[in-house]
Amino acid sequence: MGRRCHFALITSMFHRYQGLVSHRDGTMYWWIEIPGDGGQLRFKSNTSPQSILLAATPHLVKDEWVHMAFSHDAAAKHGVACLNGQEKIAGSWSLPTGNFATYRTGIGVVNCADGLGTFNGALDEVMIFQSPLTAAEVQDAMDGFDEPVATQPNPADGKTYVPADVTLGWTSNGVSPMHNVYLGTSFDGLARVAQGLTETTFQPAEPLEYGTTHFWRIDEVNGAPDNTVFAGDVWIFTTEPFSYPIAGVTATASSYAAGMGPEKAVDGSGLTGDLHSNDNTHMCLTSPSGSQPAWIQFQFDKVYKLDQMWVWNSNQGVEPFVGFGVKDVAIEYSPDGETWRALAGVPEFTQAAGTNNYAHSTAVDFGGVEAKYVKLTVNSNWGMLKQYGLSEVRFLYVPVQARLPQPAVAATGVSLSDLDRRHDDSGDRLDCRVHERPVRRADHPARGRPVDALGVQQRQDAPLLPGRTVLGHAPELDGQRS
Ligand SMILES: [Ca+2]
Repeated sequence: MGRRCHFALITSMFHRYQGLVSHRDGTMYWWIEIPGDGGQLRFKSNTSPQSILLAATPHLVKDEWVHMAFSHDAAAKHGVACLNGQEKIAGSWSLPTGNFATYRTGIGVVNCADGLGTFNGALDEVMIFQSPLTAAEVQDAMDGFDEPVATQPNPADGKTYVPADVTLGWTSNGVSPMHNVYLGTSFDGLARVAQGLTETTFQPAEPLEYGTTHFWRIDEVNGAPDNTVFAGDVWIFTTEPFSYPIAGVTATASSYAAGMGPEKAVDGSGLTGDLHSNDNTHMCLTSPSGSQPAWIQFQFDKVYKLDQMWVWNSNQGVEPFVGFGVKDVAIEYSPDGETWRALAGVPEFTQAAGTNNYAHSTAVDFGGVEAKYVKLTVNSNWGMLKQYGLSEVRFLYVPVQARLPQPAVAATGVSLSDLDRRHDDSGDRLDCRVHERPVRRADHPARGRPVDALGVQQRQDAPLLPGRTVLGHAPELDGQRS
């Protein structure tokens, strides 16, 4: 069902009267109808003073959707009838005098008391506003109508590097007293994680998964009697990664072949979107005449709490035949270059295929040890020659101090802009967010929001003036009598 209102599809013109909306229980108060000869619009009251606003020229076509609006200014005793947003007739029109507050409002009928004047066709949506609309407001209503949903998500929609222990926040629609929270890791995988909240914040019981895009939604919930739920937009944010790459790593080696120094393993050479080339000049390789065992040592600008080391092994085109790639290696680490400890559980380094666009094929887990220096001593490679190569290594560290201050301050040494740039450069999965999201208009005036939902056809309601705002929808109604 669309968000447009007042749309009607008339499937038959052969009935004497067809009611669109009425406030009449036997005694006539006011109603909107299509009179007997069809194609006309009529806004009418029959109790003194009788008032009829009739667009006499046939305007309606069978089986064609139209938008109809009737507006009444009680103070000016003036009525306007619009068809598809265009004024068709305007003139004097008054509500009858008396008390009609107990009368029911009907949709798709002229008389709620006996069902007289059933509408033959379909009504997409019916709205009654509490004040007379201008022509511009009628056209605005035709274009669509905002539901009173939650807004201003925090974290902002699309935000990245959100702390895993985030507290979600939003702005209520100003009407609904309760809020339900839905959260998940896919657009279609939302699960309700909180219900009936009266506050506009929520912190998940457990920290969220690191480096993951999360989807969430707030439903605004009315209390009794209508208990209407206004399902909100789906928003997204991405949590910070568990660990971050260390920048500015320097390297030294036991030896190196010409043009293939150890710096080639830490300078990003040959990497495009985390995929390495098979160009020799983008890799390091020890000299055939160098001392043995071969080693390569890495140094950081300070001590880090190490999470992982990613390895792009030697990846020359001849690798499958020559096997320069490191295979068995011992790793030691040190916080000061003097006290060294051996890293346990070092895996065998996987051999590369020697082809372009090579993703790192080995990850060494450091388990959070603190180090400023890491040394690899090579025990064997994937071939027979005493030369050992690497394409690239990347060290990932776990932040141990506040790193996402709000507002950001330079003193932390980690700027958001740096993080964002690195994030973009890596082209990793966090930027791959493609999904459909409902689009809402945010500029619609708050006036005339529907706060009360009708059922299908008839219910008791307050009179139009001083009116309440009601929103209703009638499915196709079969004409059973004329
Ligand atoms: Ca490289």
